[in-house]
Amino acid sequence: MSSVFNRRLHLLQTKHDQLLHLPNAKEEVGNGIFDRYVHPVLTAAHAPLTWKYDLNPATNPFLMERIGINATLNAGAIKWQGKYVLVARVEGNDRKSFFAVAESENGIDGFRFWDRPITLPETEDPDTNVYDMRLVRHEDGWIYGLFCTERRDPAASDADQSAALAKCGIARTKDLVAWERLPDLTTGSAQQRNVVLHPEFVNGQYAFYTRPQDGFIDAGKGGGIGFGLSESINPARVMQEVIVDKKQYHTISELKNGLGPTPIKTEKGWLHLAHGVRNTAAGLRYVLYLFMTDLHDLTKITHKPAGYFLAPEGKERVGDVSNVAFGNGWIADDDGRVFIYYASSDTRMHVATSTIEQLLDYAINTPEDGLRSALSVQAINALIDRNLTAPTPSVGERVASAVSSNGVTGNLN
Ligand code: M1P
Repeated sequence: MSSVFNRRLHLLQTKHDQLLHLPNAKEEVGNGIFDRYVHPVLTAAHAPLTWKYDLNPATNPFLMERIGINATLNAGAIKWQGKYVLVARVEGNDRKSFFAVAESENGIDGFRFWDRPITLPETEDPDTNVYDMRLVRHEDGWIYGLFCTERRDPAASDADQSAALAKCGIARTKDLVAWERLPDLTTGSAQQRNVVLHPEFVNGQYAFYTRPQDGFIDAGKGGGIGFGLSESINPARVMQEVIVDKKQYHTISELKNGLGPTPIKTEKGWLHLAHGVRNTAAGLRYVLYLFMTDLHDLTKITHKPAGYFLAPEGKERVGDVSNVAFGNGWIADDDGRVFIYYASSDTRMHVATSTIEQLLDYAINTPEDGLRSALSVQAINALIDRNLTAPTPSVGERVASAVSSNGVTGNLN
């Protein structure tokens, strides 16, 4: 074995091992709604060495990378056999995305990919690219993965090599290893992305959140997050879509929006995480927002705080597609904790932690968007008025209460 090979192998293994054992820690103070963490939870560098290197010195004397991994992003999430599991979108240097499972004992660090990526069966019309899986433990007993399947637009001319058709692909599994591919979802819309399956039957039917769109990038008159029912999952057909949350002028989702993970059921209604997109001189800006729908009428929004819930911050703002926060996976634990997994700038995965109690408080008590500057000022003034009359705790009371509660609310460590 050459000394080059040996030295590089030792360095690569040491670095990879250190990354996998890097402890994560909460960022200080936070906003009281959720806690961010210092390190991303899953990056391209987490990919096993066996995916990238030919580890035989005879055929790879320089220990060159043979297959590059570019990014890990937009992961679906699920609690599985007591572990926090992500099904990440892994993107290779060849720009193709695929899915791979990574698991952690505590949900905030120690994520480790399973030995092999998911082998996803194709339909008769092979996918060029698959991405952004939403995982749903459905009451029919299956775990479903809904994802975007992208193929070249057959109507595009030879000169146009970027026009694509986006559809919702559907696969299901009982063990996250063997996946059964079902036919792609059919809807009345030209294209679909960000489609999510509701975990419960609605009127005995499968319920889908959709995002109808006219073009591949442009949602066009598609208008927002839709909702529709299908009698069957194999094949699934949603022939009527109702827009639940429309895109709207001068909001964080004036260009388009899309649902993130499958909603969480609470006693006060369904909690939804979504992304909103607006255009700027610097390009598109993607942020996450939260809203609630009625327990019995999923098309009725009951609470929708103004603006964003989480926006890319600091280093998160830079990456392959900068200024993007995208979330399609969260885990609600039995003890009320919620792990929100989000990708920054289409490059790496992060976690933010909160609780059902905090998220409901945020959703219910944050003012809604008044859609005019004057109403934003009115909301601030109303808060100031309440603060002027509210009893403020003394310094002594504040110190005593901080000591007894060991810091800010929602401390999960
Ligand atoms: O690049 C940002 C995001 O763009 C798309 O989101 P949307 O469907 O709302 O346009 C998706 O391709 C997503 O994967 C990507 O993160």
